[in-house]
Amino acid sequence: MTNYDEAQVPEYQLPDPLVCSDGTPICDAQIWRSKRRGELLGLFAEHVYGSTPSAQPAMRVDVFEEGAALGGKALRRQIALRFGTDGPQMDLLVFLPAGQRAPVPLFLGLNFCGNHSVHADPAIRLSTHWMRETGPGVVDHRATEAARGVLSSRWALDAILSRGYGLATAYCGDLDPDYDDGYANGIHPLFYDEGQTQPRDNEWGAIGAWAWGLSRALDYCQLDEQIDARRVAVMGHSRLGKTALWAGALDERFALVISNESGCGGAALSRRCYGETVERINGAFPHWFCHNFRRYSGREEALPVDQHMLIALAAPRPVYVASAVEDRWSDPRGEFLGALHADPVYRLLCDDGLPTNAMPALNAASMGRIGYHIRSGGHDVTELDWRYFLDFADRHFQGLV
Ligand code: GTR
Repeated sequence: MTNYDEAQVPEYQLPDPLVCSDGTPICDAQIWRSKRRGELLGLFAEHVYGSTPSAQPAMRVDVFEEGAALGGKALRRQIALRFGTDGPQMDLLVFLPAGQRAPVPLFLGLNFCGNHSVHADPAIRLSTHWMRETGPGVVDHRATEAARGVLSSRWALDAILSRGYGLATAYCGDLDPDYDDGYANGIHPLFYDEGQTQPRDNEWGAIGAWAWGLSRALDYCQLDEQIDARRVAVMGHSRLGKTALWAGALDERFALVISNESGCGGAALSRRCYGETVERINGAFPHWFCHNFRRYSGREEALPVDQHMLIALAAPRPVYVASAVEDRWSDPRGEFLGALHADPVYRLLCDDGLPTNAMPALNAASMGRIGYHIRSGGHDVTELDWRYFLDFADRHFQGLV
């Protein structure tokens, strides 16, 4: 039974991000950096997402298409990133505002259904990879021409460009198709030791692989002179919001981190057991997390971490958490509390955090170094979400040039 009753949320005690496993309290930024940050990353790797291999296969960069787009408002660039000698290929789609005079800040996020789903622009290469959803335009798990632009409402491209930002996106299935196949496809095999056929119990799953891909996309951004790689915001919705948070924790080159309705295993506190639980997510998506995470199904209180610590791993970089009121499965209140309980780390590191300790009114935002809003409606990414993401980015990226 799914719990949607606040009165049924169990009493819980959150682990303190500012106390080390050996009991040492963290009272300055230096000890956070030298001791606690690495410790928390290690705990999330060991118990939740699995560790990411440190070895990097060669990455080949092939800009295969470029042209004017959106009636001249944008420059479109498509890049194939190939990993290893015969590893998978990730197609990166980039839109930049036309006529830019300096390298632009950019939002980078993975998409659910292929780059062609982000905008109806016929020049976008149609994905040939396996698709999880058999939704509009997807037949037998493959995209057809009818799939162009089907998820465009989730990417406020006009607003992004007109406010001076670029957008880069790639299909998560290019890195690891979103189903439980024992990690035979996708990028995992590229990293297996001799004779290894599966990640070990504390090694990465799909979320880890997707997060790794976001870092490779950022590697590309560093090569593209029209992108200001020091101002790249990593953004994701839902399972890809969990991924954005993990990517932002692992890779400090991301200057800003945005989680949209990331729920369980994302911004929401696991210990609340409201909406989706650790047991439900491990049952439905056994391939997302590391095998060790299953030990915590129905035992959230035994987790050495909770998700406020993941949000805190973005500190002192700006981090934004967004919820939708009807998306109870993602536990909006748990997402807010995740952001709120990351605040002490931000206060310690930069004397700024979430400006409120009460949930903001519907469709209003609260923004400090941590930002949060809850909008009306359900599980989705809308124009209003993007308006706040852009406001938040404006606020923090100005002056960094
Ligand atoms: C749901 C899943 C959530 C969320 C969502 C999504 O089925 O239970 O954790 O990730 O999918 O990604 O849209």
